[in-house]
Amino acid sequence: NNEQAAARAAAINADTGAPTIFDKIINKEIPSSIVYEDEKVLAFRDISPQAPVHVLIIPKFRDGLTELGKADARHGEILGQLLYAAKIVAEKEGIADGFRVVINSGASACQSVYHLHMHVLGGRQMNWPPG
Ligand code: IU
Repeated sequence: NNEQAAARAAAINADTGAPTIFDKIINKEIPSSIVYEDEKVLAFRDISPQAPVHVLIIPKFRDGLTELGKADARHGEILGQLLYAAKIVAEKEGIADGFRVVINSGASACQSVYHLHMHVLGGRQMNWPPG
């Protein structure tokens, strides 16, 4: 039933605080298609794109930001930088006239990697409501 499925998803997608594959992407230990990078943030193409443009933007220093739901007042600046980077990425990708920004926070939102990341999606008509 639904409750059992949710419990399974939560167990699989729990925030353990362990390092994630995104650390390896930041450190260039595994390759990624980088779209934008500065001192604080890294933007790279999602390996499983859900739209013609699908870029992930992450803080280079996770600093406890495994998920948006764990954000603290000290994270205000990096959260703003991530959002501004979304606009830079949208411009670079030619979708500044229409794009979507998504953050899945926690298992019930289907977060699967516990290093805060912002999805930037575009290049096609987006639908509402999201699934
Ligand atoms: P989510 O919001 O936690 O569900 O999104 C995680 C995303 O990370 C998802 O879209 C994956 O396709 C993507 N991803 C990736 O781009 N590279 C990887 O090595 C892994 C996941 I693991």
